[in-house]
Parts: sequence; C-alpha cells; structure tokens
Amino acid sequence: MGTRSEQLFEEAKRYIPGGVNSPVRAFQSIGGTPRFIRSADGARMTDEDGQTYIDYVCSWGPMILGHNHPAVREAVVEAAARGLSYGAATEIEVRMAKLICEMVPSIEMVRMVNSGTEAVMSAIRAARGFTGRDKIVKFNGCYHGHSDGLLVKAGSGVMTAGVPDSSGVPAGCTQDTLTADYNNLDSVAELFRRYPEQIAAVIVEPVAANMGVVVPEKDFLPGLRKLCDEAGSLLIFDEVITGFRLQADGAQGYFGVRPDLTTFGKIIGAGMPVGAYGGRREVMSVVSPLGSVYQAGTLSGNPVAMAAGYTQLSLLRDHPEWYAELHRKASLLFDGLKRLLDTYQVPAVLNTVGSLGSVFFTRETVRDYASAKTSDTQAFGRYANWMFDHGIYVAPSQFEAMFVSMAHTEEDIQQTLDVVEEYLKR
Ligand code: KE4
Repeated sequence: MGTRSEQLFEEAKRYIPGGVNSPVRAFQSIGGTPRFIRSADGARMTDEDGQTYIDYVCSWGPMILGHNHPAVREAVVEAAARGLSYGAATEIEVRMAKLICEMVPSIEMVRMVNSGTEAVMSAIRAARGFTGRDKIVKFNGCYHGHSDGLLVKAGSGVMTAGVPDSSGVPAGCTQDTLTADYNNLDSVAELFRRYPEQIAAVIVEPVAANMGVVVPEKDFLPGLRKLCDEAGSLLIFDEVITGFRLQADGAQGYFGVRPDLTTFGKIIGAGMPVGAYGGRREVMSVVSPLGSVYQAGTLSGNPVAMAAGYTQLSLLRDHPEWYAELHRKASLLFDGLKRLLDTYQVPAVLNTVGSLGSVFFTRETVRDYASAKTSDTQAFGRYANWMFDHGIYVAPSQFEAMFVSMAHTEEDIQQTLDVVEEYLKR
C-alpha cells in the first residue's frame, strides 16, 4: 500500500521525467520518497498523508513572508477575478517596475520575465549587446538557471546530480563561458589577462547559495567591481536568491557593492512565476523594443503574478524592521545548530548570512566549490531523512540552502533544534 506520497511518486514517474518538474525535488541525492505537498500556511506545509512540516525550503526562497500570506492571497484573488492575462500593457506592471527601482538604487530600468533562468539568460544577452563582447565569466558551483551557456560547472541540482555540466549542450553554447573560483580574485584576474577586451560580463551570486551557502570574503565582491571597471566589463549580480532577502536592497545593499545589472526571481513573485533583470539605464536601453537586443515573453508581467509580487515587495518596503526580526530568529536557529554541532563534536560546518544558511558535513572551511565538494553527502542524507521523518522540511540536497521566513516563530526554531539534538544524540 505505502504512503500516498509513495503512490503518487510511482504514478508521477510514468508521466513526468523522474516524477518531478524540477530535479532537486526528487530527493535523489538523499534517497527516500519526495513528500507530495497538499497545502501550506505560514511556516508549515502539509503533505498528502497529513504530515505537517516546519518548512525551511520556502519554495526555494520566494515565501519570505511565509506561505499563504493573507495580503498576497487576497491580491491574487482580486487580480484573477479581473482576468488572468491580457498580453497587453497594464498599470500594475508600471507600479511593479517603479517599486523595484525605488527599492534597489542600482536599478534604473527593469524588465519582467517568468523565471530566474530567463532573467539571467536575458541579462547576459543585454551585457553582450551593450559591450559588443562575447565572453562571460561565471564561478564554479554557482547556479544561474538552466540556459545552455550557463550549464558549466553549475551548482544546485547540477552539482547535486554530480553532473559537471549537462548533456545536450553543444560546445558552441559554452565556448564563451569562462569559469573562475569563488572567493579567488586571482582566478578572475587571470581570465581578464588571457582574454583582454573580450569579456562582456562577470556574473556572480553575491552570496553563493547553490553549492550550499558560501559567503563572499571581504575583498571578493569589491575586487570583482574593480576588475570589471578596469576591463570595461559589466558586473552582474544574480540576486535571484539574495534579492529582497538579505535586506530590501539585497546583497548589493548588504555588502555595499553596486553591480551594473541585477537578476531577480523567487521573492519578487511571492510564489508566482516571476523573474526580472534590470540595472543602469544606458545598459538596459539596449533591450528591445528600445534597443537591438531581442527578448520577449507571452506572460511577462502577468497581472496576477504582478499582484502577488507587488504586494509582497510593498510589505517588505514598508516594514524594514521585519528584516531585523527575521535575522534575529534566523540567528536563534543557526546559533543553536552551531552549538549542537560543537556539543556533539559533529564533523560539520555551518555557513550563514541573514536568513540563509547551510550545514556542510565536512571539517573543511567551505569557501568555494572544491571545499563544498568535500562534504559527506551520505551523512547529509541521513540527517535530512531524519528531519523529514520528524516533521522538519529541509532541502533534500547538501548543496542547497535553508531559508527562514518571517512566519517562523521562536517555538518553531526550538522544535527544530530539539529534532536535530535527538538526531545527534542517538
Ligand atoms: P529559476 O529559473 O529556477 O526560477 O531560477 C534559476 C536560478 C537563478 N539564479 C539563482 C541564484 C538560483 O538559485 C536559481 C534557482 N535556484 C534553485 C534552487 N537552488 C531553484 C530550485 C530548483 O531548481 O528547483
């Protein structure tokens, strides 16, 4: 008979590759059955077997206010009642663009798309169009969505699957993608030396969260800014995860480094399919129909998705104090985890920034792809399955992040730490 999730997974595998619509959801790297989720509210999700979990995936970031926030839900219902999509300009798109420009000083113009992948793909094209150059630099272990040119030493599910890059990607698509090492400015300077005046842009996760969380060392982001300025290349911050999470103006505000272009996703859609890319007016002016860089989308700026995203972003703009509270609660969780790992002498390290964090089952300091890869993914799998079996929903992969939402309470955090301690004690 098995559980309802097991039954659904068997059926799903008949009709959907791997039974899932995104690889990391298949729980392949930790084993066990993916939980089929029926509903979610606040900090909790409930699966098809009625099991409720305290959720630290938050749909991989979007649900910073918690699931099923009443203001977001009401905005979606109200917008849907007026029509789902027009394929025409709407007032809410203007308000959304204006709000993003107000909240993120480096953004003077922004284009809405439907996913982080689409945002990054389009930003790269704009950077190449603006500079007239072809090469781009990305970092080993960073993941920027699944467009062909970026599936090179990517992080997230690609890293989890142990696939250094993807089949089906012709060499021609990646010949202009150069890779460097995170937190290693020399590896970037070397590429600029080797390819003078050929690098259109450097794209970086200002806090890497797709090899697990890897924090930029002090000189890293300012060093990238300097290298790009010296070479006449653009600096692109992929803030699909960090945008509106670390603070209202994201990692660029948190670290005080101003990129030329920024990509967004996740939080700006509040759970609806939304991505965006934006930045300096002169750079964004190359984008069609104003400029010659073509990019389009049937559902870009979809009014129902805009209603969700606009509501969530407006609440974040109006309540900067919520970030302090979010970071305080995240610190309760992460400091508690650190204390438990130390108390039980677990060979593991914890990397955190604000409400983002990862436990790596390794003794190494995790500061880049190579050190992240030293993690014992079997140990992570045992830990993760224990958490699932005890009502805590964590990322089913060593190379993802934990996300804390504003809906998590101190009781939720304590309950989580109790489950971890039970695991470490046994
Ligand atoms: P999407 O196309 O999945 O909306 O965004 C791609 C993307 C771009 N940039 C960064 C920094 C990202 O983290 C992502 C997507 N993140 C993964 C989680 N690590 C999405 C989860 C999944 O693939 O199912």
